[in-house]
Amino acid sequence: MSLFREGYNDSIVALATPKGIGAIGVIRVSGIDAFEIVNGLFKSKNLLKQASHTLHVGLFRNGQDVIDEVVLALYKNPNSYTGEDVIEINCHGSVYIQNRILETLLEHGCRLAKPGEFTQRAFLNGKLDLTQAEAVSELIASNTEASKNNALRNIRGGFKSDLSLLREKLVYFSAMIELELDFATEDVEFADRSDLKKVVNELMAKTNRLVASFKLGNVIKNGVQVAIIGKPNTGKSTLLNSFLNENRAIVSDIAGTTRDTIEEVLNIEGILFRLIDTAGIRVSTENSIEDIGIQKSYEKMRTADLVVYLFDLNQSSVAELDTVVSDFEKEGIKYLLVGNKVDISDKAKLTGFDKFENLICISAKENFNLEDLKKQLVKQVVEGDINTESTIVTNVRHYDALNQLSKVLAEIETGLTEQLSGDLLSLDIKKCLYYLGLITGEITNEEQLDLIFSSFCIGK
Ligand SMILES: Nc1nc2c(ncn2[C@@H]2O[C@H](COP(=O)(O)OP(=O)(O)OP(=O)(O)O)[C@@H](O)[C@H]2O)c(=O)[nH]1
Ligand SMILES: [Mg+2]
Repeated sequence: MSLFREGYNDSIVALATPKGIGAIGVIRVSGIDAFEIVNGLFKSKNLLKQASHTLHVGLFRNGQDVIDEVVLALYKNPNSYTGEDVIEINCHGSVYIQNRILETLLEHGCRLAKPGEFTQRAFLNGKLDLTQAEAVSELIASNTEASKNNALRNIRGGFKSDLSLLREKLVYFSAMIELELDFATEDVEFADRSDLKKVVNELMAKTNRLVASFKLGNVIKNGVQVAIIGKPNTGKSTLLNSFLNENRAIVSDIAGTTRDTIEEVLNIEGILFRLIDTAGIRVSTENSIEDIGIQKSYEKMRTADLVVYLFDLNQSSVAELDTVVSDFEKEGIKYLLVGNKVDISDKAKLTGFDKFENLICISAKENFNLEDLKKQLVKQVVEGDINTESTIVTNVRHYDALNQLSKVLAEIETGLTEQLSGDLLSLDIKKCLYYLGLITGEITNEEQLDLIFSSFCIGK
């Protein structure tokens, strides 16, 4: 059932595969007259007489002009991605052929689809809720195992079922309280307040868990910025190179080798770490280019999600680290202390560093303990298991609505303790249902939907 219109009266078309030459190009047509339009251009068979979910080989023509030999996949409504009649045209992947087929379809009554319009139609036809539709776009954008798994779980209704469970319980209490209001003069209580309190507490725990999962969701979706900071010559560039297994950054024993920041991506256990090698920090250098580099190092230090403070075990003192740690803590910067060049350090002199918890000693040059450092990096950003089966919130829109929901639930909880009247409770419960509806798309408007779907690919 459509939320806004009684179905669409037009058919849309788009190239579903990337633009350019490929072995095969897929052009997708969806809408009320998809079968009729394509049937008029495919003379090999009468498509109107074919069963749904079947494939057909034949010539695609515009009048007498044969454009290509194609394979058509037929999906009749409602059993298609959009819920409408859909035909997928598999053609040869020449850009010329793809364009000719698209032009012919436009000439014969199709309209070019807007980004995400196929998925938007699927949503409006009730094939997906909004969380599932948004997960389609996340799945296409996914670039790690973790982001792929999370999007796939949401497409299959993971988040949706979490929310509908919350919703059902609230709807029940809302109905009971409404009933009480109908019998207001008789002072009856259909909604048992202690039961309601239990449900509210349960909902709060679930909502707060979802809100808390956003931190991990962000890590999964956007990766983690790690700035490698330290004095000159401590081995920052060597560490970046060893992590990447290539000579990406220039390494030398001249202090001040790195001037500009260098960013590279490293996948550790399915999380993308954006490693930033920076210019070594030292007090006034009288070298303006190096000074600019140092300035940039400070900027990166403040904007990164995590700072790896790399120091030379043979050159640094406990006092230096004390200062560094207190500065980081003052500024609220998340950090890891990493001592380098353990391969040439005198073990006896290292004992003083014991006092720093989580300090890791490595040799960037000799590749010693780097696996340990990788594990520590993951541990800093992931609490628990990233491959968890439970829902992880990755979408800012969902996060905002869940935060609002959590606030209203807290208000209800206080209201119950203070024996708030039924009509005020009922209002608060309706607010909760509203925020849940915002997430799943039961409460929305066309403008908002257009905004959501405009970030999709054309053809999806
Ligand atoms: N023995 C030993 N030498 C290392 C190690 N890591 C780096 N070095 C050496 O230390 C010197 C400086 O290394 P870089 O990686 O250029 O140091 P950096 O911190 O990037 O220096 P700047 O860019 O000048 O700030 C080079 O000669 C490296 O070969 C290590 O683990 N052990
Ligand atoms: Mg360097």
